[in-house]
Parts: sequence; structure tokens; C-alpha cells
Amino acid sequence: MDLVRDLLMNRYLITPSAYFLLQDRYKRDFMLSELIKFARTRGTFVIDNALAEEFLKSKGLIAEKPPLLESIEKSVVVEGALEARAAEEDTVSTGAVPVGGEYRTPVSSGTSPETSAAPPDSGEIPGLEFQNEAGQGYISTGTAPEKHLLSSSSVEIEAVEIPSNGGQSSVSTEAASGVRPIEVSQEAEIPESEASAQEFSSGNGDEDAPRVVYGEYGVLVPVEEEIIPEGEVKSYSTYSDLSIRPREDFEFRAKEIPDEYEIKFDVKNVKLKPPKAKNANGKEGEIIVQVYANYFRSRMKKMRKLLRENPEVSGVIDIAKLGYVAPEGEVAIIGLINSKRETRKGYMFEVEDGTGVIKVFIGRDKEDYRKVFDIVPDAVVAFKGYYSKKGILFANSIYLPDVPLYKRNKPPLDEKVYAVLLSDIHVGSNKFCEKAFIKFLEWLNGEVNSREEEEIVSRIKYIIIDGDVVDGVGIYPGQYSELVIPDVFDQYEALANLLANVPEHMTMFIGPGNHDAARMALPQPGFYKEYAHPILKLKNAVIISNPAVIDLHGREFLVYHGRGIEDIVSFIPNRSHHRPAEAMVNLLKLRHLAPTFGGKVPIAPDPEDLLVIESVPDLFHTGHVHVLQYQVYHGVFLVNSATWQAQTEFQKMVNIVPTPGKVPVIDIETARLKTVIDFGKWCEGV
Ligand code: D5M
Ligand code: FE
Ligand code: ZN
Repeated sequence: MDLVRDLLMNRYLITPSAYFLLQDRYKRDFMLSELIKFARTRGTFVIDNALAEEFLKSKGLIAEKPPLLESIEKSVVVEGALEARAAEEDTVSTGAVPVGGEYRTPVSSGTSPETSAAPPDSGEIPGLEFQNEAGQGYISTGTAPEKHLLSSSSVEIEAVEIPSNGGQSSVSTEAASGVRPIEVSQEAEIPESEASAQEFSSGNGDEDAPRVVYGEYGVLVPVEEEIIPEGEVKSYSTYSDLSIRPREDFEFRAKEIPDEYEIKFDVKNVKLKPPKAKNANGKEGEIIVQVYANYFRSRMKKMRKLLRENPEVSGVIDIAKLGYVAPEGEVAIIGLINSKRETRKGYMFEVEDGTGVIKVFIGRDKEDYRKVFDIVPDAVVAFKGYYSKKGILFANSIYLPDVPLYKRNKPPLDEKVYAVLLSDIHVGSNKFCEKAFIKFLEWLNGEVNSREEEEIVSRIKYIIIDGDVVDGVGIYPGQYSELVIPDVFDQYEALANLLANVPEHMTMFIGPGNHDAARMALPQPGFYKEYAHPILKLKNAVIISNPAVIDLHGREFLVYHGRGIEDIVSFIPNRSHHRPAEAMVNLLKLRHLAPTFGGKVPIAPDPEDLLVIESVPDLFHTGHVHVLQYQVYHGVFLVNSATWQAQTEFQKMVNIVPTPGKVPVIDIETARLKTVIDFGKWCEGV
């Protein structure tokens, strides 16, 4: 706990997995200043797992490579050489792909040529990344040596190891952020509304230590910062007297156009059957393991189907059957990525498919080598190559599920009709751009500046609001000092009063984000009505889940708050919060909205993986990172809508620069951008 407190005092954050990695060594093997210096050289204020590992390695506290891996790599070198020779004999040479330094990925470790100062078995974190002694991999990146969930057809409770610290909170807190499979029993006992902020106590009776909770991002934050000073009453506006009426002389064409929408996918409508324990002895433990096994099986099943749509992914066989294939024949496997590691000659993956686990190696000389950078932990991909009896598949090709490159022909519409995309309104924050938002509401009511705008407003029929509609309370460190409405209910009331000024013929679709009163883990079925009922009562609002798919006049809109962008930014080189559309391309390529389990984004272990992008949308809308960006990828229009919140102190600290007040307007017929209207100038100085 010291480590968390000390870091927080220096305005540094730490993720749960990094905390578990570092806590025991703190003040024994390293000092705070060393860690902070290291983080500073990496330009981050967030100590995450990758950084913690790198730090430990830089200090020689964990070995560069586990010994088992080293021996495997030796065999890879030999096999690789043989392969290279074989390739030379081939008439078609693939040619090496030049790889720049920027391709180093944070998932990799062991890229440094130095060898560890520590003896190979001292100070190594068991089971951290690659395998346990039996050579088995793990589903998650968690640190406990769990059993294979995918492969376990019958469940063995003994495989579940819960750290025995007297049932202390290290277990329940991680469960709260949904990080590690084994701890879900605690989560099950936590009412959803509280799950985001479970108290973290050190369990050593240290009463003076500050209380710390897991916040929104799975980072530990002090409770103190959010305690409301006694007797303080904030005065604020809930916009109850705001009344903007449609301009009387304005012709709203959209009123005459019949509504044509259908919610094609909403999490609320999915019936999920929780598994039952097979016998009384199994009880909860059995259910827990089963839940995760089901979740990953569901992911595998859905992704297998998508990958098989690609005719090149042929000859797929189960990993367990690889031993029976003739060595000279090319085989394909489809599997979930347990880990990925850079080696001297390429990349080594550990992959599992429910029948077994295997190492897959792809050399730098392969044409598909560059695709390794698009692969994040827990993604499901296909490999094609040759199986060596040493138990390694030498891949020649990699197939991501991706989106087919075909043109979707949709029948034209009788008339132009438009949709406006919004997100991240953050009502309640003192950085909420109230003036800009009111200008926007006036604009929707016909206060336009040109003939062109008049034509656009006249045909706006739908408004999609993609989460973080209010700022919430206790979401980020130091938030309280930036809240003008310190109560969640009042925030929704204020929002509802604002949205009551949207002309009634415009239908609003409103879904939750991570600042909302909603289940923390993805997918989010909707809002907690105890808090959000003012917006639920709006006549022209339709509440949707996060994610959701809406069909507008025959065009499919995938609407998702966008936290999965964080996974992409963490694991794929050259991705940034400031260029969200590029990260959206990666999500589409992986056909998953939050691919990495146990990373920054909490995912609920539902028996079905509802975050797979099963159907290719015409338009993919996200928010969350507060930056407007759009692009087309394989015929899909990707757009991250901006925000109505100016830069917060916290965002300043983590170097996030928002583009508030920019409103993309979509032409529904083409599912492409019609225009961007910019209300940003009214947000200046907020
Ligand atoms: O997210 C607003 C932006 O701030 C988005 O780009 C994520 C980023 N953000 C928020 N908290 C963190 C932490 N702890 N680390 C890194 N980046 C962060 P919003 O969901 O509106 O708060
Ligand atoms: Fe936001
Ligand atoms: Zn958000």
C-alpha cells in the first residue's frame, strides 16, 4: 500500500497488475525515485504492467527470458536456419520486410540484448507471461498460475489458486476491476453499483494509510480526494429554466420523413444463461472457472466463424491434432493469443484453441511478419505454416479476422436524411462547455448561419449519444475539485433539462460510457435508473446499451463508447489517443471491441462474448478519447466523435488534448460524413 500512496503523492498512477508485480520489492529492491525516474524516461504517469516489467528487467530483478523459453529459442534458431535454406531453394522468394525501430511493441519483453544479472531462477515472477512449468499457457495475463480454461472440459477447482492472505482485499479489489478470472466470486458478491470502487485495504492493520479504491481505469486512487468537505454546498445550474424552442419560420423537412430505425443489437435483449454447478461439491469455484471457460469458448467460436469466411484460411486443424500431420504439409490453426514475445529472428506466440496450446514462430523474413504488430493479447487469429516435431508451428502466413474488401451496395433513399454523432458531454464537470452545448441546441432548433446549415439542420432526424453523458462522481483522481454538480442524480437531471431542448422530431439514442451510472465492466446494458431516470423519461430518447447496433434507413451503425481504443494504444506500436480512427481500424481488423482481457478495460465474464464485431457495420461510431477523427476502412466509415468537455487537470497530466465542440453530421444514405459543425470557439476558456 505504501507504494500506491507514495506514487499518488507524486501524482503517479499504478494499475493493479503492476502493483502486484512491484509491491513486494518496494523499498527492498528499489526505491520510489528509481521507479519515477524510469516512468519519466518513458513519458508516462501511469505505471502499467508492461512498464513495471521493463523496470524490473532494467534492474535485473527478473530474468530477460525464462530458461524454458531460451531453450525453445535455440531450437527456433536452428529450425529457422533450415527454413531459410529451404526458402532459398524455392523459386518464389518472399524477400525480407524492412522493419523500423518504431515497431517495437510494449507486449514484448526480452528485446534487450543484455542478459540478466540475476540467476535465471531467482527473482523471476512465476507464471507471469509465458508458461508454467508444465508448459501450459494462461488465458489471461494475470499472474496466478491458473489452469487452461479453454482446454478444461471438466473443471478442477484445485487449479484455482487464490492468494492466501487471510482473504484480504488483494483478491476482492482485482475482482472489482474484472482483472483476473479466478477472483470473480468476490465480484459476484458485490452489487454492481459498487463494483467500480471496492475498498482496498492493506490488511496489515495500518490505520493511518489512506484508503484507496480501484477507480474507473483499474488504477488505484485515494478515497480522500473524493471526500466532500463537510458543510460545503455547491451552487449549480440544472438548466431547469432553459427553454429553446424551434424557430417558427424554420422548415424541418425531417418531420415529414417517416422514422425508420431498428435496434439490431442491444445487450439488454440477450438472454444469458449462467452455468450451473454440476454437483454440490463444486459450488462457486466450479461455476467461476466454468464462466470463464464459457466466455473464451464463445469468443473462439465466434471468431472461428469469422476467420473461416476467408477462403485462404483453409485446412484448419485442432492444435491437439498437429502431432499427427505429415511434416511436409502446410497446416492452419485458429487460436487465441496467450502471449507474444519478440525473439532475435522474429516473434514467438503462444496460442491456444480449446484443444491444446502451441508455440507459433514467425520469422522476420516472412511477408506476413508485419501483421504481428496488429496482434494484441487474447486476440483470435489464424496461422498457416509447417508443424515441427519440436512442438512449434513455423508460420508463413497470419490471418486477422478483418473486414472483407467489398462494396456494400445499399438502395438509395428517397430523400436526404442526417444523423448527428455526439459523445462525452460530461455534464457536471466545470469543464463542461455549457455555452457551446447551448449554442448547439439553438442550432438544432434552427438558429443557423447559412443556407447550407439550414438544409442540414432541416434534415437531421437522429442524434446518437455515445456515452459519458455526465461526468459522474469519483471517476478520476482529483475530480471533486472540478465538479460543479457534485451529485450523480443532479447531473442526469441537468442533462435531461438540456436535452429536453432537442426538437421532438429528432430521435436521440443514448448509451452509457465509463463515467455513467452503469455497470462498469463491458458490455454495459444501460444506465442505472435510480440515477439516470430523468433522461429515461425524455419523450424522444431511446436508451441503448454499450455497445449497440442501430439500423437507420437500412444502414448499420455500430455504436460503442470506445474503451477498447485503450487496449490498442497500449499494445500496438505507433497508436495514439489522439488518432482514435487508426485504433478503430485495429479493432475492426481484430473484429473485437475490447480484445485484451485483464488489461485496462474491464470485461464482464458473460457466458457469451458480446464484444465480437460479428456483423460488419456501415458506420462505426466511438467516443471516449475526446478527439474527433474519421476515416474509411474497407468500406466502413469510422468516426470518433469529440466531446463537450475542455481539458481536465487530469487530462493535462496524462497529456490528453481534447477537441471539444466539433459535431460530425452523417449523411445516412452514404453512411459518410456530410460535414463537421464546430462549436469549439464557445468552449475556449472553460
Ligand atoms: O476519458 C477521457 C480521456 O482521458 C481518454 O482519452 C482516456 C483518458 N484517460 C482517462 N483516465 C486515464 C488514465 N488513468 N490513464 C490514461 N488515460 C486516461 P474519460 O473516459 O472521459 O475520462
Ligand atoms: Fe469521456
Ligand atoms: Zn470515456
